[in-house]
Amino acid sequence: MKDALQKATLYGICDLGYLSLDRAIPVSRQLLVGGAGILQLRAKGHDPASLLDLARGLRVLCEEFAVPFIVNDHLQLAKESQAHGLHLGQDDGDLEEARQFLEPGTLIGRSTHSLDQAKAAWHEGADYIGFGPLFPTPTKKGRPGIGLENISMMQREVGAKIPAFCIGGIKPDNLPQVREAGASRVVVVSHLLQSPEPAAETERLISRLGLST
Ligand code: TZP
Ligand code: MG
Repeated sequence: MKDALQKATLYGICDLGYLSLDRAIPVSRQLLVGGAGILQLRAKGHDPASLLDLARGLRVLCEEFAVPFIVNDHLQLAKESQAHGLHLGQDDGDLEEARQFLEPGTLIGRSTHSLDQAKAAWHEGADYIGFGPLFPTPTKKGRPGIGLENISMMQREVGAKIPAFCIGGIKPDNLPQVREAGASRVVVVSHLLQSPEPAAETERLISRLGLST
């Protein structure tokens, strides 16, 4: 799935903060139909053991589209669902330890909130990074926006080596700014999950950026 990761420009998230369990798979399918090149299960506050069926279902769905399926936070769930990847925040532990526990070839992503953290993630062997939140966002409450100033430097120093996805408060109205600041890959959560037409909206965002999957 490393090749598929390289091609991904829009990263979709099945976030149970926005989706009820019964909508998780159908809406995720819409994101993939619209061209999302990678998909994450994010389920803050849920017992990971209760998510195994959903995670397996999402993994099968992603395989239909040849897109990597990533589990946020939960190492055991990633392993048991045979996810293609695991996503870890700054406080979610050591990347190398996770790598040793997971099947060889499992992708590992790291959230970063500054240029220094982005460089550190590359040095510790992350397969990709998230960079943000660019703007304050209700999806990640209490975290300030880091702005757009460091995107181009981050792109040069990290994004040229591993995929770097800008994240946080990205919507159609600020997308041109984000793009102009140097972003070439983005994560969009609430805007897509709250859209009445997630597939069409995903496609629209990708084409508006001039990004292709
Ligand atoms: N990490 C940094 S910002 C963010 C995460 C998970 C949430 C992004 O969601 P949205 O709704 O696209 O702002
Ligand atoms: Mg986390």
